[in-house]
Amino acid sequence: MTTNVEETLVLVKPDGVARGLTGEILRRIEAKGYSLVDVRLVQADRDLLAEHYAEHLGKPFYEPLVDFMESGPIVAFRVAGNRVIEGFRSLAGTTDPTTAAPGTIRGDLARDWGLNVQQNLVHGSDSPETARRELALWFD
Ligand code: DAT
Ligand code: MG
Repeated sequence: MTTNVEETLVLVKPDGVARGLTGEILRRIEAKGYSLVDVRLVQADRDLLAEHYAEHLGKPFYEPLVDFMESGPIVAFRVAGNRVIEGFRSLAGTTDPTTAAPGTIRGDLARDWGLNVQQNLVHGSDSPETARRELALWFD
């Protein structure tokens, strides 16, 4: 066991907000024992999304992904806890919602709707460096 209190960025993507799943997603985060530190409702613009998804620029799914993320409000959570970065990624499940494990947010609540984009409900930072960068983008 290690002590490694961290903060991570969780986004409830436009599909999650539109489907009224913001509360259910926060319920799972809190039920796991993590703490909500800050929350914002954001209509993201392309500049913010370009910075957020800079690592994916040039990939075939980049444009549909940014269009989707711009399509409606997003709820941003700043969440704290010991090892919360990997812990939330585990709660979220794998990227493809069709095959994400049951019991996870994506596995229980999301699926492939046959659209040109993965509507997988949530984003979670994937490393301490990414979390710092992303929290500054969405909260500062
Ligand atoms: P994650 O959100 O699980 O960290 P990621 O960072 O690799 O996944 O990708 C960011 C988002 O881009 C992901 O949530 C959905 C979309 N995406 C990723 N890979 C994709 C693919 N092969 N086809 C379509 N969309 C994809
Ligand atoms: Mg990612």
